[in-house]
Amino acid sequence: MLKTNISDLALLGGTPTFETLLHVGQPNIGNRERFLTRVNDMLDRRWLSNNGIYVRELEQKLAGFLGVKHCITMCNATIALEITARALELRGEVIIPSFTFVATAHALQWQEITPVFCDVDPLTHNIDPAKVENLITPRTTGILGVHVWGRACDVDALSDIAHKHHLKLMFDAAHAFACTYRGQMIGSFGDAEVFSFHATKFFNSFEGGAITTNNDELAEKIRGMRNFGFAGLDNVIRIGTNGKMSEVSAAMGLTSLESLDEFIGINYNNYLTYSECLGGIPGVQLVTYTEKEKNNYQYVVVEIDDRTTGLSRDLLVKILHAENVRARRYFYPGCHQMEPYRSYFPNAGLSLPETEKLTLKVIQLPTGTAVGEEEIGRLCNLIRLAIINGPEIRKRLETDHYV
Ligand code: T4K
Repeated sequence: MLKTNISDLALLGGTPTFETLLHVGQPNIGNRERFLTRVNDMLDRRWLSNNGIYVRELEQKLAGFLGVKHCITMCNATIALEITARALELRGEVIIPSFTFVATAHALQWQEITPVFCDVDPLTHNIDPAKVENLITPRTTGILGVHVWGRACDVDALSDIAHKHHLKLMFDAAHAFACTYRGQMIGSFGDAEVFSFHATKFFNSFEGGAITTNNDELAEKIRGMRNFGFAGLDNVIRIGTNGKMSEVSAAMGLTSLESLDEFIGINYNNYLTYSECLGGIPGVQLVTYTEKEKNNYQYVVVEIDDRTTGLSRDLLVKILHAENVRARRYFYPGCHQMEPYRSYFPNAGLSLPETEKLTLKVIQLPTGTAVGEEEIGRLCNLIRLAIINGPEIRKRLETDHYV
């Protein structure tokens, strides 16, 4: 039954709407039989890692799907970002958005490259090219754009800036598998792009990721770096690490790939259902994507304008959590507010006004194959109930000394 009275809200003493937790990143599972067949085959062959046949098959299929010359799978996107930065010989300073998962910044700082935080465009949530040029110094060696929520950065503008200033350009495409920019699959832009196939991504290989590039030399270097710098038996020709994807992950990746259309279709339907159910709630704005480009719709993102709602984003999240809806606040509080960056750059926020505003108003809602129309309807009803009664809920909570 839909809740109609605020006394029924779990935060005010009612029973949670959902018996089991609804997650933002509940993994999509493809055809179990196909996966288990692959796993049995892998066990029979006793080949579990180190560039096995499933890894090679996955790389070939991904490269074909993305329309890119080289796809090098990785154990996760964070290591892939680190390897890409090193292979591109980035050092000194690299310009990145602060509005991203902290892995983007860490991948640089981990190798003592300073991330220089750039503000974002409040409409697209992506790095604002108009603000990049001002941040370039003699120490700048590159730009790292992030295709947030699968919406491509302004690739053309960033490419122009990189070209003009002789900078390397790479993209964190962790969110952007199967998404396009000007009709072309993300994966071929800049010097290289990095994907995440983490369990919480709509296309997953348990843990995993990939680097894509059209540059033959760079691809070879990355392959070597992924495997301790080996170039053949007993021959190490450069510094390297262990970034290899395992066979069981590749088996999952191949299985996920076979269900890709189904996953995207379900995400798209969920997005449409959210769009319909959230319509007309004052101060609640679903982030939308142009139909001209492909998106994977894996993140349902909503902006909460608390000047209109009279209920803060954070209180709404508390209300939803009490109802067993694990809504998230990606990317709160912004990388520049996290350590070690907060200590390194205590005044960074002054030049990141749009980022600071966004981190306070954005939430992500559950989607994927584990969520259907019925759940979304009940969830949106909760949001409507909470927002419409915002001031009353606040009053009740203040009386109960809750907020
Ligand atoms: N760049 C960007 C822009 C990224 O967003 C990310 C990762 C990366 C780089 C780095 O990629 P990887 O190195 O991870 O390949 C999650 C993911 O762990 C992370 O991959 C993702 N972005 C980030 C946006 O979200 P957390 O710390 O929020 O994860 P956690 O454990 O809270 O899980 C999220 C939700 O999913 C929870 O409600 C639980 C649920 N869940 C999770 C797992 C793992 C499940 O239901 N089942 C599961 O198996 O970071």
